[in-house]
Amino acid sequence: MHKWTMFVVFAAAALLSVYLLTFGLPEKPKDESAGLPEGTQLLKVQASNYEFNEKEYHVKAGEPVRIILQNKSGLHGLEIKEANVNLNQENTQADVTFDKPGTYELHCSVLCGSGHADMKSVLIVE
Ligand SMILES: [Cu+2]
Repeated sequence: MHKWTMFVVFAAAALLSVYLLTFGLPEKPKDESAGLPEGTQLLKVQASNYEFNEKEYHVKAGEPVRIILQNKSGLHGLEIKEANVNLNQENTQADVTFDKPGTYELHCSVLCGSGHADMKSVLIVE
């Protein structure tokens, strides 16, 4: 009889944790990779006055990349000329595939202030 009680308690705890894992997720901070199609790489670029959060970004050639621009401070754009990508505050997301490995320049495309010309990073496609 005692064993049976233990089993019920254990099963209830297991069910509760499965429930929390399943339905507790939406309360976590927004995770952009959640809605990502399978096989797509996520390239999140955060812009602030007057720099991007990384000097170098890396993606793989031949696989789709979802580029997301996030403005942390100021209003900035993100342009990668060779890939025809130009993101800004209204248009923050683009899906591209880089077929050729190499180094691509990534720069701000919105006149954002005194440090605008220095807002450059590189994207390395491997
Ligand atoms: Cu700028």
